[in-house]
Amino acid sequence: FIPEPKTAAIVGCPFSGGQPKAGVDEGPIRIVEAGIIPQLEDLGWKVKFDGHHEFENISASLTSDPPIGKLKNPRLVSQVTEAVAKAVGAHAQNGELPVTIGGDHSLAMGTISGTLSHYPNACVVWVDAHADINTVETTDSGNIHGMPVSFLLGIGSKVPEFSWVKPLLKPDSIVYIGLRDVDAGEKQILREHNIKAFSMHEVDRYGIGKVVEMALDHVNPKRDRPIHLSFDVDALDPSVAPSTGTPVRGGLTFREGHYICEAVYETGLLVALDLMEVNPSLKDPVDVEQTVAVGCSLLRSALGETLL
Ligand code: 5AB
Ligand code: MN
Ligand code: MN
Ligand code: MN
Repeated sequence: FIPEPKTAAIVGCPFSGGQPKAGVDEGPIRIVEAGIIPQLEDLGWKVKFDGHHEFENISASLTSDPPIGKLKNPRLVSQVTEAVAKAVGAHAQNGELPVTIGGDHSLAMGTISGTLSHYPNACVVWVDAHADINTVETTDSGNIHGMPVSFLLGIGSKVPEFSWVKPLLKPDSIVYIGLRDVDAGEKQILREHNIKAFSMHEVDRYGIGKVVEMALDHVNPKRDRPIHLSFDVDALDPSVAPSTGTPVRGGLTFREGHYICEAVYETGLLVALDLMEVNPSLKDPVDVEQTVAVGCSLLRSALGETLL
């Protein structure tokens, strides 16, 4: 049973600990300042926002956070994402649609855990240039924003510090769109676990309309499962969303990105939404404003903005 939520709960997550570049923590602040709340209200949503999450207490409580294996800031990322999981789960429990604004994509470990705690049958549509499925064994960078999916699936060796993350996601319950920079170890994992991915090659071959249809047919053939949409802004081409930490050329156009959001909204099955990796400190003010604006615009499309 999927309620039709009329209240969107903004979960603002100023967090950058899953990767090394400062500034991504300013993403949610800029998106709220740009007016996302009144914009969503204009679409007919009741919007709940009680301020951005404050993770300072968590950082302050950690006197030191040395790497575990290659993983950087492991305790910080674990504790922050656990707090996010609780927040997202509580909003879902209240019949609200959590809209999590990052911050780096390690946060999705929390958002998707929160969604699955309330909707165990939910599937995930992951829109990204990257697969974010490195394990403790395969990660080269040690940046946890490149790893959340492996934790959610429960693959790779376990890190006791992340024991709160339950492997509730099944490999056939996630589908990717937009991939174009996937590490060798990640490709092996995708193959080994038969995880469906539509890279930019498939977007070129079939067109975005067909790709989204095939993606939904894979994770949601009867169109009866709740959908969690996790959108990394770097899925868009850097000419469209320049101010992000790991840009990769050859990405989705403005319309392709929006089409995905519109089509997911049209299913009526959306129960949680993430917009991650907007970093307002990497480019000049014009490029930053463009990136923040496109972030707002993707969120509006996923929540029902139509062209006509
Ligand atoms: B993002 C890379 N695969 O593991 C790694 O932006 C990049 O959340 C990860 O998609 C990019 O460090 C993470 C090389
Ligand atoms: Mn909240
Ligand atoms: Mn990415
Ligand atoms: Mn990502």
